[in-house]
Amino acid sequence: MTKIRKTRAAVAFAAKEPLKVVEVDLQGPQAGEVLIEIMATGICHTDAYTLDGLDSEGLFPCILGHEGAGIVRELGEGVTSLKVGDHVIPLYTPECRQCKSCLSGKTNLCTAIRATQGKGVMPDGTSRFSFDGKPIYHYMGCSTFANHTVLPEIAVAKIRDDAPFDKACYIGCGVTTGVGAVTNSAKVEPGSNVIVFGLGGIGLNVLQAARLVGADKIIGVDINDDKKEWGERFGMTHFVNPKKVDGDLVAHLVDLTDGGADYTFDCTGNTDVMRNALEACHRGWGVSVVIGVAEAGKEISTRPFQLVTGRVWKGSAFGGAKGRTDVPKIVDWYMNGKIEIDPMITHVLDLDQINEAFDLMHSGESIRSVVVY
Ligand code: NAD
Ligand code: AHE
Ligand code: ZN
Repeated sequence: MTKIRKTRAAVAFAAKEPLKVVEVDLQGPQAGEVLIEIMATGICHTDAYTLDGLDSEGLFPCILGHEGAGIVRELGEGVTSLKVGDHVIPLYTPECRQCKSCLSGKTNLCTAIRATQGKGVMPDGTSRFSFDGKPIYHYMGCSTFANHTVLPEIAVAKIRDDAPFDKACYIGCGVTTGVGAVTNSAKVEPGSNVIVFGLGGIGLNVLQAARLVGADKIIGVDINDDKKEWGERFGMTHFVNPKKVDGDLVAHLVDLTDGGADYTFDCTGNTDVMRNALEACHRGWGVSVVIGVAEAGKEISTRPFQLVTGRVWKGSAFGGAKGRTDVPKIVDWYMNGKIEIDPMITHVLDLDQINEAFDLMHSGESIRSVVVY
């Protein structure tokens, strides 16, 4: 029987209610698991979407958070790939290197523990967290809104020791998702024309990766004019606010890109925007990548003719990145100055202030808020 420890956590007791910071009980790591002290966590729009009751897999009470960085403090039996003291990033997309998906070489969507992860429990079907003797669900297999959490070894990326936790945590979701969508999922070529819909914590990373790979026109689309300056800071060459376009937005974008973009990215989660993103692609070859997560019950549609005439609709989860292999490389890219993170972290908060992070996101004031423990 492993030791039970107390740790501070921001618990989502019910949908649409503010998080409550309490001391929870955490059971130590079982075989194949590790206990991690979370040093910092970002707050992603997906946390807000689940808290708002829009996630078909949302379960309560739970401990949200999936964008963390920390230190391994305890090892469960049989753990070989990590040691106590390792600096790590928890992975909501694990990499077991043994399942059909990992072995296919065609996807990053490891299936080893996806079923239990979606049910808010560890691979043995139980939760490590409890409060007042009642279990609390894990979230996306990570639960980084707790100062300590437990993860399976296959869902932990070891990173270099000199990467600052308060920046590296963002690589646990937003940075990798945006950068990887460009480099892994779309494989944008130099000279391409790109349109990015939604210039938040994900969209700005799509912009900086488009710049990195040498895209030509990089158009940003957002309903918030404040995002113009932000976009320009990360490589955007043209800004479009749909509210200020006379007439049809798609026609305007097609015009701007001489027949349509080579690549478009939805970073809003809005299904109407996803349709516009597909239809703003160039006839014959344009590829539209859905990154945004749409609320339960929403569906996408377009005239099949859009696909018959060569546009391609695809999606990207965690930027197509294989967590244990690719995340340490993205940390290197940051540490070597190839990609930027610091300016995007607009707010640094204590755990007690975590509800403010959600307000800042909804008001459009923040790009990323980070809680430092
Ligand atoms: P965010 O709130 O930081 O940014 C969203 C941006 O979209 C804001 O700038 C907002 O003004 C803009 N926007 C909203 N409606 C718009 C519209 N109609 N037209 C144009 N712009 C609009 O959110 P984020 O953290 O960047 O996340 C973006 C989306 O990506 C969310 O749906 C999130 O759940 C999803 N996400 C997906 C993955 C993945 O692996 N696929 C990973 C992380 C986040
Ligand atoms: N639970 C949702 C799906 C949410 C979703 O698509 N999540 C993305 C990551 S968002 C990170 O901010 C993802 O990786 N999806 C792949 C997967 O296996 O969940 C629902 O619709 O049920
Ligand atoms: Zn996320």
